[in-house]
Amino acid sequence: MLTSTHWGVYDITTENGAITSIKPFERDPDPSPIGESLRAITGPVRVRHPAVRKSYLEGGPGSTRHKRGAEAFVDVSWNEAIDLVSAELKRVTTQFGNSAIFAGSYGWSSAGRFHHAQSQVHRFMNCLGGYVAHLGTYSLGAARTLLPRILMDMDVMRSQQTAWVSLEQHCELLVAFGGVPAKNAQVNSGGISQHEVRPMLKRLAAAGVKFVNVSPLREDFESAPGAEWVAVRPNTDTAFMLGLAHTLISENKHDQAFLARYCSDFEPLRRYIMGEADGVAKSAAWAAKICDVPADSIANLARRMAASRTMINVAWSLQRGDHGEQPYWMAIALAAMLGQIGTPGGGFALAYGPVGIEGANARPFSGPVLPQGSNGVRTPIPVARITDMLENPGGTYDFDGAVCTYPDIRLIYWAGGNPFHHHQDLNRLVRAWRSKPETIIVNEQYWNPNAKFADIVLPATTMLERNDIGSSNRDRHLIAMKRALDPVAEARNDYDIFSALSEKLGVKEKFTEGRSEAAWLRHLYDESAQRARRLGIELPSFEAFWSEGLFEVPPPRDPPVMLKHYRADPQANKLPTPSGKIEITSPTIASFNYADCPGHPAWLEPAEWLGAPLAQQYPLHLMSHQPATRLHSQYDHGSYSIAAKIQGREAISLNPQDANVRGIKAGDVVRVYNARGACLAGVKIDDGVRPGVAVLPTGAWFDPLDVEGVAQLEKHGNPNVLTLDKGTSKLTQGCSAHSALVQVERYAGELPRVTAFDPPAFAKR
Ligand SMILES: Nc1nc2c(c(=O)[nH]1)N[C@H]1C(S)=C(S)[C@@H](COP(=O)(O)OP(=O)(O)OC[C@H]3O[C@@H](n4cnc5c(=O)[nH]c(N)nc54)[C@H](O)[C@@H]3O)O[C@H]1N2
Ligand SMILES: Nc1nc2c(c(=O)[nH]1)N[C@H]1C(S)=C(S)[C@@H](COP(=O)(O)OP(=O)(O)OC[C@H]3O[C@@H](n4cnc5c(=O)[nH]c(N)nc54)[C@H](O)[C@@H]3O)O[C@H]1N2
Ligand SMILES: [Mo]
Repeated sequence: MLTSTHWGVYDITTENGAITSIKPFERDPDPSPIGESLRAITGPVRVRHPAVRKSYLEGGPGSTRHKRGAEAFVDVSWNEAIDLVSAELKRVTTQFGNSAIFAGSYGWSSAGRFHHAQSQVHRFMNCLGGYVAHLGTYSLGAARTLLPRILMDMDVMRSQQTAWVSLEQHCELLVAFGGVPAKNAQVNSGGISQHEVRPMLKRLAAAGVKFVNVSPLREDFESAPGAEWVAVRPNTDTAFMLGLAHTLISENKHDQAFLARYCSDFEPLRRYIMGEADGVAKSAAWAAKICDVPADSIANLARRMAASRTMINVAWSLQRGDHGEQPYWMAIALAAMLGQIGTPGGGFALAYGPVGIEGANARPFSGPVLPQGSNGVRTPIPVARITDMLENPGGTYDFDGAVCTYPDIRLIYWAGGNPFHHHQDLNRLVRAWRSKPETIIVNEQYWNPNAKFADIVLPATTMLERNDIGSSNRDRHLIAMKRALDPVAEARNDYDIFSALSEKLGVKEKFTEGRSEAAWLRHLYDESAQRARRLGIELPSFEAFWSEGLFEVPPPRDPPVMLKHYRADPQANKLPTPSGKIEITSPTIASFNYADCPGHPAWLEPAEWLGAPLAQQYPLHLMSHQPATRLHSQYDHGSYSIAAKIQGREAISLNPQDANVRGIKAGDVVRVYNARGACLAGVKIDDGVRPGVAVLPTGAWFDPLDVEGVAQLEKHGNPNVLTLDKGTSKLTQGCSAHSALVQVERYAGELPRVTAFDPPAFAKR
């Protein structure tokens, strides 16, 4: 039976309620080993019954909030749970209105288009009149708001990303900021049936493409044969790019005709780069001091870029740091200066690597989509401002030219995301969680911190326990995901949970439209068939698709080349910006008068980086990048993730130099700390990590040593107890996860036991 996950398609066999084999999809040239971890689906960490935090059950909404995450649960029946949740939703909407409910519920959920938990909870809440939603993503917080102002919508841009096959034929030099990490290309939101990035990089190398990895980590581009490594200081890429730009202008290597015809308005940036605006020339020598890279390497790279068909790649990570708008804006400006935007194999990509689909030779077609309805509440928050929102009801903040007001939240409903994975400064989030909302409800599959910190936990099924359709924009297959297991214990589909709640609340017809799971799958498939037809794709009947088990989407006639049509005729194919051109200067952004995001790209020091005074005290830049062995926090309890832990804790990678001066050896456990928090991690020594950088991937389940309700040491290696919870700028309010300084010391004390994968204590009422 095929199933689709965000990291690949697998053929699963089961017997008597147990998984007997997990085979990668036969059409996948480079399958991900994360699939092995699906065996955890039937394991002991599942939420087996509806459960309510003990003193919440006894005292009702708002009682003993400070005990969240540190108290026993009581198992209850589904009837009691549905009564409790529906009554509480009714109380809050009646007393405070729907704007008192936060159900933004950010998170990747599982693959499968109908049982997509985030869509299900949004649809349900919309049937009740709406909820406070989130805007944007953690992934692309800065880019999603910035790009429409200077270029075009991020998703429209991504769907025309130049294909690898075009690079194979035309590209000579691929300069990648943050590399093209193979660990990340395992994954794609919604699914990925064929992993092509590593095989394609080999083909590019065979075709003679040269690779440059501008990154604090060598591994980021190690799957590109022969890649050169420029070990830049984290968060200084904008300065690096300015140094490249200064060299181009000084040597008259910038394409002035391209800039004049396709861009508006280069002159203010030129003056800034040359120092005519502020007296500081942004030369290669100037950049060298900031980036800690020799000035020659910067200047020589600029010359090579001008002399070659060059593709500039910028990992999403660069915009997930303080002032993350700047590297993206500057990379576009730099590509414009090279004049190769719209040519096959040249220009820029945002980005190859973060997810495996980028660079696919495919047409934009996204398969079935569950309609979410319309939201009656119009006060969404930028996704990463959740703690700010909880701390400041009624408070104001700047966002994309507007002044917005935070709602007053009484109830939180989460399904398909894990804030104790994704949010920064978790100790601060815990304080807000334990003081503000009166009720927190989650649908969860596992007893992870998201469940443990809730008041009411409703057990949800996994993809193996339900029928669904797997598909993702630009992926080459639609997958018939057939149920392979009965629901584990009392788990229910999110759809069935919300159907039961909507019945109690009098909106069942609106939520279900009278459809069963089977009827929904057919309906959503038929709707997508109509959309496919408009793109010239003919889907088979639902019966034929379901019995065949998959459908292969035919590739386009010509591989995509980004902005090809704009290059061919900029008048007929104007960009959706005020000038119709690439906005190297944005009068709109300038008019907002934000000191943290001026009207053209600029070097702005991040709040925390190795050049900051704080680096005296916390001398290591923390890189909390995406984990190689799982998807975020998903399947951290799976065998593949667990096998990579050191003394049961997440591995932190240090340069030998940084380890030696601290007397730290491979395999040690260290305490990683700053003023916001501390965690334990197991040590890996790696000379592919730039000195001054500590790499601790995200996703270890938050496991605080709880002393009288005050979270102290995190035992398992979750980097978000250390990260900075600050908007990237007033323009976009993206998350700044990649800007954090820490110190590391050998942990000499007795090691506390990791309890991340223990279910909570259970009590009788
Ligand atoms: N420090 C730092 N922090 C980061 C980042 C970083 O680079 N550094 N990256 C950020 C980014 S880009 C992202 S996208 C976020 C990711 O953050 P999330 O998307 O929130 O992380 P996941 O672990 O995927 O959370 C999904 C949750 O949904 C649950 N789930 C899965 N399927 C279902 C289902 O069918 N039903 C229900 N009810 N639940 C389900 C899982 O058990 C899990 O708890 O993290 C962000 N956080
Ligand atoms: N296996 C796996 N793959 C994933 C995910 C996962 O959880 N697991 N999550 C997916 C998600 S949600 C997203 S949004 C994407 C994210 O994709 P990215 O945001 O690109 O991913 P990261 O792993 O955070 O960063 C990529 C690399 O950039 C480098 N880097 C970080 N900061 C800087 C910097 O300031 N300058 C330079 N030059 N380099 C820097 C780091 O060395 C890091 O390894 O990944 C996706 N892919
Ligand atoms: Mo993401």
